[in-house]
Amino acid sequence: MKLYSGPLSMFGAKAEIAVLEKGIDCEREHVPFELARLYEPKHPEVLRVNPKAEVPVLVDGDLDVFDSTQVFEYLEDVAPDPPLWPRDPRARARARQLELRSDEVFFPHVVTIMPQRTQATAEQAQAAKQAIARYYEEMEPQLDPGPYLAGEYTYADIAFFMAQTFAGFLGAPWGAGHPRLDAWRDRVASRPAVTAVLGPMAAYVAAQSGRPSNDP
Ligand SMILES: N[C@@H](CCC(=O)N[C@@H](CS)C(=O)NCC(=O)O)C(=O)O
Repeated sequence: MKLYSGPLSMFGAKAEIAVLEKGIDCEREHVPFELARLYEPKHPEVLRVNPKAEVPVLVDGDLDVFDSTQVFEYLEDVAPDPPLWPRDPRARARARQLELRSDEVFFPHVVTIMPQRTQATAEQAQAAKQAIARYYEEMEPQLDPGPYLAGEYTYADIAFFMAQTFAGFLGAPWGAGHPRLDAWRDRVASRPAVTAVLGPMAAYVAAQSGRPSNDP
């Protein structure tokens, strides 16, 4: 298997963490990325596999899979242990909803406050920050009783962990008064698969933040 991701790709990091959690033998390639040019020019494999021209892309022999959630589903099918979706259908549906909400409800607000990505007005950025804060308020009780968002550790935790990490990079953390979220983040961050992916990404962000904003 070969996974195409990016050094600062939230969705790619989801897939990278899942591959490591599953212990799958998989080569990883980071496609070219610079803050000024983003993903241009696109990697030929990304263009070949994904009509949306986005990472992550997974190639397994003659099978091509694009979209981080689709990668999760494939990994779960080929490597069911350790499970990263609950076995119970209702619990699994709930976990899938949480994963979808992180990608499609929460993260678009984070994209709105990305300086390289958005033409958002100050009002739109402010509204996005408020929506991010409201989402945190919804997730705090979601962790009761925990220890993870859907009870056991699932892809929903991987997705929201990465999404909230990017919100934090962009100055929209949840702040004080969220003890369950704090404990959950520590719990997820301490997983070796998460540390292995997040460490280099945080170092990349730190290196970039020392440069002028338009300098890749
Ligand atoms: N829904 C997709 C989203 C993938 C996505 O947005 N990938 C970004 C990087 S995090 C990308 O490749 N963007 C390419 C571009 O902006 O040109 C998924 O879950 O994989």
